[in-house]
Amino acid sequence: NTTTCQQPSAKQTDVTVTQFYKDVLKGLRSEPKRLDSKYFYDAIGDKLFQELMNCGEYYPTNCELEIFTQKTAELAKSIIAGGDAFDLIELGAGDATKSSYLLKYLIDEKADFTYLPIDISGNVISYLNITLPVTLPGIKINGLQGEYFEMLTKAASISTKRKVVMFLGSNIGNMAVAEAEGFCRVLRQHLSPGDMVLIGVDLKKNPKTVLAAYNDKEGITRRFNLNLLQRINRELDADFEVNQFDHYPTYNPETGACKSYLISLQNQQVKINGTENISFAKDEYIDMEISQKFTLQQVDNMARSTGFKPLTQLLDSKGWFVDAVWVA
Ligand code: AVJ
Repeated sequence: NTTTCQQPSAKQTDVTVTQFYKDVLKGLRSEPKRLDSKYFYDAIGDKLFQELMNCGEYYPTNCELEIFTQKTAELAKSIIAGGDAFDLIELGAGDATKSSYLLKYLIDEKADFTYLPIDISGNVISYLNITLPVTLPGIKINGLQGEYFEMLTKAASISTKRKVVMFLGSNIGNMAVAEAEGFCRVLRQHLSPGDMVLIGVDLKKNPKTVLAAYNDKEGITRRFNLNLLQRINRELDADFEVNQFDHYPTYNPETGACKSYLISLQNQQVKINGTENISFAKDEYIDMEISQKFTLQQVDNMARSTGFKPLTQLLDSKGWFVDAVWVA
């Protein structure tokens, strides 16, 4: 269009990119260097995580899917027993594959509830708002796009019904133990007595099984980690040479911390935003992600220490994953 002024080919200036830039610089200027695993999930990261869920070694998704398909009645019973009409809120709903089994069961049981998926991705929310009424006729759905706690506050402002909050997929494991407890405490502050939490937690198990899940043979986890460097290249005008970084996954059976690092293979400099120089020494690491594993006892303890009462624990047949119901 030659008749209107061309917009200057803008550097991205929206809030999320600014926050991303700030967090990346802060992390890479820290000692030791770190990056926040919440930034793994751009469009490419989402696809890699989908691939990961379908690979042989990554077990958590299948374990939790087994619970949602085989123990649907028990899950539903715990939730319904909490009282009458309720809001079923899901933090980080994604494509809602697992929860849809519970939703279907609750609809068939004529439970009086509204499903409020919360996700940071607007795509996810519009997808759910459009598709779920088709695949689950009769569902009342009100998707909320935004940060978990902001949207929980919003949910409380539009309805005073009791709340059941789902936090699945062992997403809690992406926080170190102290941070996870802080998260649960804040979650409790957003709830009222009688409200419930349904939380999915990956359990301690044979260390080789855990490590293999974060070190799959196809190298999907490796690409999943390296994609964050490529995302920084794409969105923040950086020049990471990704083949000069190596994926290093670890699992400590004592602490239950499964951590992954990227190791610099040489002394190297990376320029971000065309201006900011970051130096990497050979063998220096970037702390990329924690996926904390728990015992059943630790899950109960976390509930009690953060103001909840543990009600039920439902496990898959291997005993590798738990969906726990807590009452506020
Ligand atoms: C989506 C956070 C549950 O920690 O197991 C998978 C992400 N990272 N493989 C996890 C992940 C590497 C996953 N969570």
